[in-house]
Amino acid sequence: MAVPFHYSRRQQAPFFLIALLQRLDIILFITVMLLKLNLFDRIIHVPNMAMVRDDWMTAAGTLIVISFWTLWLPARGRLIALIVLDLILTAIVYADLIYFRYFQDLITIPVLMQAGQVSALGDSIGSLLSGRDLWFFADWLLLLPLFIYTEIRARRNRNHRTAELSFHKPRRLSAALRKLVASIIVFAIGFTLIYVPVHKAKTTWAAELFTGNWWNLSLYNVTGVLGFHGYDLYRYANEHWLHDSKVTAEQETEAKQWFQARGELRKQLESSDALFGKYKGKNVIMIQLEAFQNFVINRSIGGVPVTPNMNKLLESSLYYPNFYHQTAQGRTSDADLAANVSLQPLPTGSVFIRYAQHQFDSMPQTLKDNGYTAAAFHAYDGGFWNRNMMYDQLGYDKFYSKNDFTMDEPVGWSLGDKSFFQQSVVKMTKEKQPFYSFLISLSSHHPYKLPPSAQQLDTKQFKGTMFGDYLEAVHYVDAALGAMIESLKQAGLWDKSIFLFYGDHDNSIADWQPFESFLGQSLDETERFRILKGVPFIVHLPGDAHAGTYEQPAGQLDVTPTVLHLLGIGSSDKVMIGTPLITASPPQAGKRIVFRNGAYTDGSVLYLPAEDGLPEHSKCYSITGTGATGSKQAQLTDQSVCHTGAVEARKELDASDLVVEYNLVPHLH
Ligand code: GP9
Ligand code: MN
Repeated sequence: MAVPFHYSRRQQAPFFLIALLQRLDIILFITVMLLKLNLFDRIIHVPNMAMVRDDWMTAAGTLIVISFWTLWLPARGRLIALIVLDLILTAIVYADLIYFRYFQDLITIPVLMQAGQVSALGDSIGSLLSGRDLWFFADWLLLLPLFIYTEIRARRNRNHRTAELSFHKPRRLSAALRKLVASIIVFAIGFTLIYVPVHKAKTTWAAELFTGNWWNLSLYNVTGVLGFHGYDLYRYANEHWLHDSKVTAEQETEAKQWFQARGELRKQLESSDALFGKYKGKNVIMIQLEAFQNFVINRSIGGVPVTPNMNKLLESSLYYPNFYHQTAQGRTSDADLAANVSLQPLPTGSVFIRYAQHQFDSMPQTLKDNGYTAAAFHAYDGGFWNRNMMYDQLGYDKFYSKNDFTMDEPVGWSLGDKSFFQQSVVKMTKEKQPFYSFLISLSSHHPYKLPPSAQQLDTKQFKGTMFGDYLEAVHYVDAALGAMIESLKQAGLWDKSIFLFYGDHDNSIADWQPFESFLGQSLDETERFRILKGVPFIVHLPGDAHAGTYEQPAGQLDVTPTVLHLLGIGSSDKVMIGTPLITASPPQAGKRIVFRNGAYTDGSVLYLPAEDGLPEHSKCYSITGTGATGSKQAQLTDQSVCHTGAVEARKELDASDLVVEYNLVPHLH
């Protein structure tokens, strides 16, 4: 690292400082970049993610690993390399900052490849800049004179150095060796500074972060912004280049045949069913309710109904008490995929994150192809679950995320659902009709604690427990929904629209005791399964048509086919798994609802595959009853009864996985 530098008396005063800075170049580089990374962190200001000691360590380590190799270079070369690195890294961090201000997310490789995302910034670019940003470039005021000075000196010393070098070959060799050893040590220090805090996070609170990948900002919280880009590159390369196995012709044919057969089932109904196209041209307003389970519907606590508005709505709507969520690790995003794309989630990770650039036959796109406008509404950071990217890909015209709402009712993570629904209705009234509006609620998110002002239910024995907080939260959401229905009526949209909602997934409360106490009965394995998977599915049709309870087994994958059926949009050529639930014809016999782990139910059996994977440990129950409970007669039955169903369930999952992973939708049309 020692750099020979000479200065004459005449030069001392102005150049001494610069010459000193030149000697400290790499240390200066790391310090300046650390300040920039911290500035970035302060500006984006994600709650609970401010830089702490471990983050400083990771950031310093990352900068060392990025720059250690410059130690091999001579002084001038190193300075130039560090200046170039500074320019590149500043550009990356600043681009991230601008992108973040608009999308609340970091730039990823798929973002760069998906033109629509970045061009969405378009006209807004001016409003995304701020005077404070100049600090990112303040060091350039110093870099420029330093660079000029080095260049001048280099020119002056050129002849002298050429002569000097030719006389000191052995000294150069040992200097090179010293540099190599120094750089290895520096690299090792950098690596350790990254490894220790990241490993600590991975083995504690962020255990599932790198497999679940639910949010780029959570990754950022562990890796820092530069580390995030390194990880993103690895993630992309791993998914797309390193394991780029090809789908075989045989697999593609199998998937094609499987989806064609499913399309055939829907096609039969298109020609024969009286409800096909009965609601042609109506708006579609669909709500995905956070962690909303079915077991709370029509239940009371201390004589007070938990969901009075939904209970009332049931009188004029279609209610499916045996409707199940089909989500996996991708949670909310899996429910969204299931309901809007009618494909199974993946066994690991979220399709929204892993394959957002693949093609899908989605509800928003199909409706748009049929003259609709389509918008998604969710008052949270648009980058969560990679929604910005995925919604662009799924064909929504507009995604109203946190920035598009006035935060006038803070609840939990974000805006309270009451205000969220009301503001969304106002936006809907301005949409060109017919429209598709897809809303995702948030107030009933784990851990369910509402601000005291929003707590309206006396949860009796559950007060102060998470289960009690959950009941409070769903009670609040129910009220929000009731108020929204009123607003839709006032806006004249109620009878011009198909209004439907479903719960996204269970509430992750692992203790069964409060469930049993709330329901007033013990719960066997089948009931627990049905409670865990059971989410409400309620559809209101214009004129209160076809209101009633429909007991057929159903799942989130059936949502889009159901809506398309009512609107009279043919879907036989669409790569979708589900089949319509609302039909004039009798429910499809033998229809199976398939869960990600290979479990399935057809309403008469419930098959639960063994956790250890051994077929002899799987369970085949014959079930009866409806809704959350009522399976008291559940009996373990002969495995062979479930055999065919289990094989077919696996085929559904395999066909879906092939389509998702190998981007087969365009090939299957
Ligand atoms: C956040 C919300 C929550 O945008 O959708 O997702 P979850 O944690 O339930 O998967
Ligand atoms: Mn959710």
